[in-house]
Amino acid sequence: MTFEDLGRILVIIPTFNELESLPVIIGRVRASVPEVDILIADDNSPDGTGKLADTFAENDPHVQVMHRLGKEGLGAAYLAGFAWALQQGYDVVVEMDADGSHQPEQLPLLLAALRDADLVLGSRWVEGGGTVNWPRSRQFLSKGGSLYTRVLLGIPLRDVTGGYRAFRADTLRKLDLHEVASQGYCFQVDLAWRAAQRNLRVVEVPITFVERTAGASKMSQKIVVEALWRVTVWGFDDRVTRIRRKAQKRRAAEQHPEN
Ligand SMILES: Nc1nc2c(ncn2[C@@H]2O[C@H](COP(=O)(O)OP(=O)(O)OP(=O)(O)O)[C@@H](O)[C@H]2O)c(=O)[nH]1
Ligand SMILES: [Mg+2]
Repeated sequence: MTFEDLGRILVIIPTFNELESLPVIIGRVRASVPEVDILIADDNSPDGTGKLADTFAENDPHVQVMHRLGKEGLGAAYLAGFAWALQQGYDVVVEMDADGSHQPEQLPLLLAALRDADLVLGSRWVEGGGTVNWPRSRQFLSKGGSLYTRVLLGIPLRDVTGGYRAFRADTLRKLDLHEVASQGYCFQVDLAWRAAQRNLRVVEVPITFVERTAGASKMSQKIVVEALWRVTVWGFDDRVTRIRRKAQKRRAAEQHPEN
């Protein structure tokens, strides 16, 4: 299957200490959809991931490396990658982890769905999706977080914290990315919420998320707390805005009953 009709596609892979995983993931992406380009966004990994990425870039015109000064979090790395992608004129931008949790072999599913969508979310929690070797506690946290978000923000998405996604460049341009301050899981929720608020077509496709087999997780309690806190604030803000709008409409109707 080719995706030439979608235009130029960039897969952004943020890395921090992924020395073991990086070569594997680059090979798998290149094999899965040979026409895509890859941008490794490395936060000056102490283990030398950035240097290793350079050797791939030297030997493969499809691979580029963005060297960032230090660890600033996943969200900041993606925002820098998005800005680069838009500047370079890419038409589609994909988010993918380096650790193999997001299987490059499933990239065609995301890209195919993007033909009729503005944003495609790889989803563990729709029919046909799932996880392999993921601890019960992580599954619970992920499902619980998505449920909480669904209820509070009123968006019908089952997996809103996942980070395997495909955006149209036009979608990214509409999201007011300069306002985004969230990190980690919350970064993913933030972008999905922005897309939903702008009435963009957000579609979930089932993916099988595979627990990393090499390297260490950068997940932390801080990331979870940040997500809970921000989603709660957005939920309340949204309610208040809706109530205000209703009140304004009612007042306008009372003042001009003939309308
Ligand atoms: N550039 C950059 N990449 C990061 C940073 N933190 C995490 N990453 C990368 O983002 C991806 C996801 O991070 P993970 O540590 O796998 O987080 P996770 O998937 O929530 O946690 P696990 O399920 O335990 O793997 C990986 O490719 C990391 O290398 C960061 O601060 N900067
Ligand atoms: Mg991971």
